[in-house]
Amino acid sequence: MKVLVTGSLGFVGPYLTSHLASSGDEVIGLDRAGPEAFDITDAAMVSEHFMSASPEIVYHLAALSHVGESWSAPEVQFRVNAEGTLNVLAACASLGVRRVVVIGSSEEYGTVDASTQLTDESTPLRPVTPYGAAKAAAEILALQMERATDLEVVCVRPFPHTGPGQTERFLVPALAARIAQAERDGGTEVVMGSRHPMRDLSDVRDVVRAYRLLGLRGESGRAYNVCSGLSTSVGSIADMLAAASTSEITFVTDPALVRAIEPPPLIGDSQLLQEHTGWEPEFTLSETLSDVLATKRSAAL
Ligand code: A2R
Repeated sequence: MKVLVTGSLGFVGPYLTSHLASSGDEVIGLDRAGPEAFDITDAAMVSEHFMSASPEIVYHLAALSHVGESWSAPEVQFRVNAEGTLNVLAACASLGVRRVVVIGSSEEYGTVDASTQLTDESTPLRPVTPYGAAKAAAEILALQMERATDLEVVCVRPFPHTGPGQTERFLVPALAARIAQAERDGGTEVVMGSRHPMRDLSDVRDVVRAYRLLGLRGESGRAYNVCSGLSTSVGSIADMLAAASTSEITFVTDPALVRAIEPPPLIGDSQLLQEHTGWEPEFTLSETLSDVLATKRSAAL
């Protein structure tokens, strides 16, 4: 099947394109960092690229993906993540693309009731960050388009995910890089922020399998969580990384790395995804963390 991936050169994009290709799909990747000019905020440009590619399914990943950075320019966030998605949807609908898989975020949920143990797809969207609001807007636009046209639309709300290749702006690669540095220097102390926040963390390789399965079997007009359903503290994540280290690592709290306000824990329920697609995660968290640490060791060679 001919498929197109937007945002193909980011962190997740290369994992998805290689998974799709190894599953037998003919894959076209587009990204603003690529050799051809491609910007999802330019409707005509999106349409032109999609027309010449004529894919059957589009996986729409291109976005500004850093939540913290979304505060500094909410209008740019909205232009890329919401309006850019509208341009992708409009091109798909007018060019006869059969289906689009729109990658949103668990940040769309925002504030959930403290009594909620596992957040499922029926939980109201009450985003707190500009990123979450723009992703929620994109999802509403996508589902509106699904109702109003023949385009099949599957929306996805991935919870945090990591793996080799993620930038050090994120928790796991940042900690792994510091541990790898300590191993090289013969040091033992590694700085970190608060140990208390809880995370629902998946492996990017499991996440891209979910995206493909949703492209094939997801029900059009629905949103699906992609998550581990497991709650792990940042302290436990750090301890698992330390356990994979060749050095005796001790963590030291750096107040500069402790966030002033930590959002309440958000742990997802992946039952709908599992029921509709048969998806199961394949990587344990400790495998994922060991793999990230291994790439941080080899990155310095
Ligand atoms: O921001 P850059 O220069 O790293 O490029 C990113 C690209 N991108 C765009 N492509 C076309 N037109 C645009 N206006 C535009 N703005 C950004 O999308 C990058 O190469 C890619 C997104 O990759 P990452 O930032 O590494 O995100 P990641 O972790 O791969 O997440 C994939 C999706 C995103 O929709 C996230 O919001 C969601 O999963 O969590």
